[in-house]
Amino acid sequence: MPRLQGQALLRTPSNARRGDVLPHAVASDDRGNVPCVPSKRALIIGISGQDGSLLSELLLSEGYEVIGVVRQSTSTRFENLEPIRGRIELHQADVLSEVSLVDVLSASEPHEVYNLASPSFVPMSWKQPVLTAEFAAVGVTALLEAIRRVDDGVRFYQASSSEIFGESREVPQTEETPLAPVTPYGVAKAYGHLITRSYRRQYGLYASSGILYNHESPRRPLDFVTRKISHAAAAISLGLKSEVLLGNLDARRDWGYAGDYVRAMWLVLQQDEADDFVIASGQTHSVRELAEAAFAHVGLDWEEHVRVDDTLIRGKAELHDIVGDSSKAREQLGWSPRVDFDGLVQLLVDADVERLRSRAEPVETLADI
Ligand code: GDR
Repeated sequence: MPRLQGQALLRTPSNARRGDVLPHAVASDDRGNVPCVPSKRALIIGISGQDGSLLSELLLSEGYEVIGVVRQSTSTRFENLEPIRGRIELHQADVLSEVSLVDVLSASEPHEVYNLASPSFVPMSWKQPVLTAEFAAVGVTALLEAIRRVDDGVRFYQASSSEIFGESREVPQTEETPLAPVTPYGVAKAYGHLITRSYRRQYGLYASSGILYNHESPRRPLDFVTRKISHAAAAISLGLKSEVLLGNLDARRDWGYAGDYVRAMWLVLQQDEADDFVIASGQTHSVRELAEAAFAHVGLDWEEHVRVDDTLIRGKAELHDIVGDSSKAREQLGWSPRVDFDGLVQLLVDADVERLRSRAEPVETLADI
């Protein structure tokens, strides 16, 4: 079985500069004696989250050298990065410190930079509106400025979000739909989206945005409704808990599988021209449908186990009619999702059943989730 080389062999020759055309990666044989030179270096800001870790795996499989930026100490145990820990390099930097970004860009000389560093749980942005703006908005400017100073030939990807459309008058949304965010998170992300465009226009930077709709995987934290439901269905089916509290069951979202969406991120940076792309499934489902499908997958009736907790209902901050038209991505990137809604729900529930079985988590730890 061919395998990719470990980190030591993944280093690029010391005289290789960003912009050099390097040979494509070659997989080694079982004895590991074929040298492997990566074709490109990618710097992922916010590598330890769901998207950062999945994108790293994809880029490694494409022969990239992957360098990640984390805010915490690089010796922290990042669970999502465990499978690839020996194959990536981690640096500590902060998007609020342009100096630290200049340092990491100068040291790593990446061809591509993916900015995934941002708070992601939308309700939290009401509790931490300033922090949210600092990271999701101002941090993008710091990064663009750092790129301009170190190497304006770098390709930059900004993680934009469907939250920027907010109370949209256009359904479905495209790249041309006017922004109408309603949450501090959405407003901050709108700034990040617009400043990326602005630097592209003013300085000619290769700066692109992927406007991603909800994308999920077993690496989603339990705060998000997909994992909250899949984890509850799995735990209840194993007799570890008996019910789950949810908010608005009628809320609808355009959900997809994160593995498909990180592939779109990569494709966005492989285009000749920088641009913005909506990445979405184009279909919405309600939270009720999600619960029904997840519980049915483990042979349970959702109505016997789901209770509504009014404190979880978002009220005026709830988004309606958020559904993406990803025709441009489908035509120009050749992208389309491989996992549909049912496949996604099954994948999430199966992963939680497996995880709970293997860890045998005690009942007490599950009661509050
Ligand atoms: P969202 O994701 O806010 O769309 O942002 P989330 O999973 O939190 O909510 C989706 C929908 O489910 C409804 N809902 C609940 N949500 C949570 N979290 N918990 C509940 O108990 C619950 N009950 C009902 C919500 O009201 C909402 O309508 C995600 C994040 O990944 C963002 O970072 C990203 O930018 C957008 O998707 C696109």
